[in-house]
Amino acid sequence: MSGIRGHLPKEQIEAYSELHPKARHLLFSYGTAGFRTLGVVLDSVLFRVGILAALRSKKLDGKTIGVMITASHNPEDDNGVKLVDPRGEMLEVAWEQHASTLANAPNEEFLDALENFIRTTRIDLSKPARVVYARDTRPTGESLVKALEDGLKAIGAEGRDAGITTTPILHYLVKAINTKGTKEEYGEDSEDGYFQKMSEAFRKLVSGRPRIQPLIIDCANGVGAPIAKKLSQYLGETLPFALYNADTATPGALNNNCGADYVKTTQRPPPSLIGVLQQGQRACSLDGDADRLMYYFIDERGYFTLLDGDKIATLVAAFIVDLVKLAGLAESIKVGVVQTAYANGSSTKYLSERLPVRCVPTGVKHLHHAAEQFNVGVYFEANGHGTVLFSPSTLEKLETHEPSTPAQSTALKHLNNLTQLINQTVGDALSDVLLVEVVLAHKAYSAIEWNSLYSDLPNRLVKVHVPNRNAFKTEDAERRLVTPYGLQAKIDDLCKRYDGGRSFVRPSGTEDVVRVYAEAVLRSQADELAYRVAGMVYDEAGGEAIRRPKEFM
Ligand code: NG1
Ligand code: ZN
Repeated sequence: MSGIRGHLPKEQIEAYSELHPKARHLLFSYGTAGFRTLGVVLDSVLFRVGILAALRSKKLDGKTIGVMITASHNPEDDNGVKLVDPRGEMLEVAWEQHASTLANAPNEEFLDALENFIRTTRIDLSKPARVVYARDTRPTGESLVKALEDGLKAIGAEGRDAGITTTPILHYLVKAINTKGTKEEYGEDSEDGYFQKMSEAFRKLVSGRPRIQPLIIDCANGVGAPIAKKLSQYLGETLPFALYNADTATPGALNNNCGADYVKTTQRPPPSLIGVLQQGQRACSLDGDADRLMYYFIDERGYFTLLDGDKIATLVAAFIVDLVKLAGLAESIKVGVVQTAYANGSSTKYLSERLPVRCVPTGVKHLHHAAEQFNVGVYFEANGHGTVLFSPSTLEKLETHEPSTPAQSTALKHLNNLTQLINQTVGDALSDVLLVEVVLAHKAYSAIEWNSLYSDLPNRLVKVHVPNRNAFKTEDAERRLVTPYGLQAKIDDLCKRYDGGRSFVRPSGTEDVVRVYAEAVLRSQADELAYRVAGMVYDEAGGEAIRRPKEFM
């Protein structure tokens, strides 16, 4: 095996690999959400991901790599798998292609592909390999974990099973394991450590404030349910939870008529909460792996009102900016916000008038990296996935800064507690719940007051099935189409005819569809603009617009 350092247990890999044959007709691709498709066809992928994760660990000198088995907000029958890098971040982009190549090699070519990969990536096989993994509550999860474990055994990696838990907890564990005993120690590397860290920071942040009313949480019938239940025990009376859609046993219940994606895309409350939600009462929905969060309430006219990722970003960013000023650090700590093109135009306007805002392409990795460029980077997708990042130098400044007044000292304490409360590895619905509740408590805001910071422009998101979504190429953070040639000019013309009209088209990174987004000052106009642009996409690419209401047919 020329050019390879260390030993590859070929026979062992071959023997295990026979238990996980790759079907010839299937083609897998590691995209924004990792590998994601029907759970029952993922066996061979999980086996190979086990090997890949071990190799990634070896490449990074034995640092622990995370593997999360979930399909998030997708239907229950779907499943997926994502790798987590040592600092708790998404897998390095260059490895996404390697992951796809290995997943797609037929069994008889797998060893060759593996050796080739090891050689070109210069992996030293004599290094140790450590992998920590977890899954959500999906029924296919259990057997997929076994396939992953076979991959780890085949290559001789050390595996740690974190059980059934949320995606953000797995990210937390990866970072906690890899920073253990270092200056940047992130927390105790256990679920208990995660709950302790967050709940302690929360208690400190709300101490002395009026009692918080119970929060209704729709758990999407997913892993958020048992985890929120545990968190609730740590929080006690400081923040009572009323958990709904917490049924993880009934087949088909996961994400069905509930969860963050349901409320965002339908712009309706989960049917199970109708009659439960009282006017003005705040409630929220998690998604299937608890990394997305949507708040909402019924307003005084009885209308359902969403407080989405943009509203969360606005609330949180404004709060942090105030604290930084109060702490006397406004000159040295700059707060910025990162959004995608899906951010409501009103939120972008509101934020841009107050602090730097960047727009990046869809996908957490883009948001996360852009947020790292700020001293404090707040990033949220409109769909409710987001968090706040404090740069290493900012963390140090917060720890060492000498306040000159009692007011500065209090603000500084709050900021330091926020760095403990917020899961800085990835969007985390439960950590975000606590963050939102802290801000509401400090500002003495109800959901209504929070919502009144700015008014959302009515918007509509539709999907169009096209024969080839790759024909749609974009630029300017996905806000403009480069191809099909001429289509963007037509969209521009159409938008001009609507008051506050904005629309853009991009190929989905997770589904075989093209997405069309539109917003306008009036609801009817936003809908009309969306379906007219969808119609243009359809005409251009020979597609089929779905979710098309009758009036636009
Ligand atoms: P795609 O399918 O590329 O639009 C969707 C979400 C993203 C992100 C990814 C990963 C929308 C419009 N798109 O991506 O924001 O969350 O899934 O799960 O919400
Ligand atoms: Zn999710």
